[in-house]
Amino acid sequence: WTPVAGKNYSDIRYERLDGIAKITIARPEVRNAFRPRTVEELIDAFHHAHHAPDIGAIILTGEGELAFCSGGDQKVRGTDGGYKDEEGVQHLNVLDLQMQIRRLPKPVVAMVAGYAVGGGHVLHLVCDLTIAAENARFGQTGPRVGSFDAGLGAGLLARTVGLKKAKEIWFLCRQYTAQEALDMGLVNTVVPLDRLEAETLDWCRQMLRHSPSSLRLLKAGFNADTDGLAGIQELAGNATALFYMSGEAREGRDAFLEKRPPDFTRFPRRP
Ligand code: 1HA
Repeated sequence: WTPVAGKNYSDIRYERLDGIAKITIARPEVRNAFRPRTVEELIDAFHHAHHAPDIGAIILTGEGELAFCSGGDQKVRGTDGGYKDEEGVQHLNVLDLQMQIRRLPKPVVAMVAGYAVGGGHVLHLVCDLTIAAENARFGQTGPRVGSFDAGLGAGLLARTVGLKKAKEIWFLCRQYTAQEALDMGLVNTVVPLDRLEAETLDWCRQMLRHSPSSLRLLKAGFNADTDGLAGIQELAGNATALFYMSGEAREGRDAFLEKRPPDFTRFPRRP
């Protein structure tokens, strides 16, 4: 892994290997809980990976073997609003981060060792795929610590594991083993801890061999109904981008620039 040039963060690490980016939450002393700064850095790194033309897959993970991420940092959670940054301003853009992961047109793979709980569980949930180590533990904690994510945290979970199971996970705040998570369709595979990164890289490399546009359109399609009109917008944006590459679209642009009426007669109305 090579650190990405010019990207020095305090709470995360951002590295790359061939066409794969790896973003690591690096706060092991708090089980990789995120504070406002962590989320800002994650958004910045994901933005970079999104726009880097030579990155084809992105891994999100946590430092060490004990945790992927334990959610919002309860030590900076204020009493009258939310999570405080170092200036005391209460804001946590983790919902923006969730949507960013869904909207960026490349596969994002959660690589989970140890705990993925609370808002950390929602982060793995919004990733496209999850590779879990045998020691992974999954769960929501909100109702136990006075919080909840009734957005993607609830709705996307229900679409992933079914409504009854999603309500159980949120209402009872139990923890689930990697095998239980696999059985309920919450993760894609479970591997021994010492195989976690190799297996994740295998999955990423396999996707890198495939058509980037196919993966891009599939991701947008999978997310479209859950994200409502914003999901359709994403899918439609991809359709427009593809259309712009066609002669039919170019004729419209050329006619405008050449100050003549467009001639679309040579473009068939396909059945
Ligand atoms: O619900 C939301 C949101 C909803 C809507 C919109 C935005 C949201 C944003 C965030 C969240 C949330 O994430 S709420 C849920 C917050 N997270 C939790 O409730 C998990 C709390 N942690 C635990 O349950 C456990 O620590 C653990 C299962 C992850 C690990 O247990 P373990 O291995 O027994 O270790 P433990 O001793 O508990 O923790 C090790 C150290 O890490 C402790 O530090 P120490 O007190 O000894 O100095 C512990 O306090 C710290 N730590 C662990 N998790 C957190 C944490 N410190 C701050 N925040 C944490 N989340």
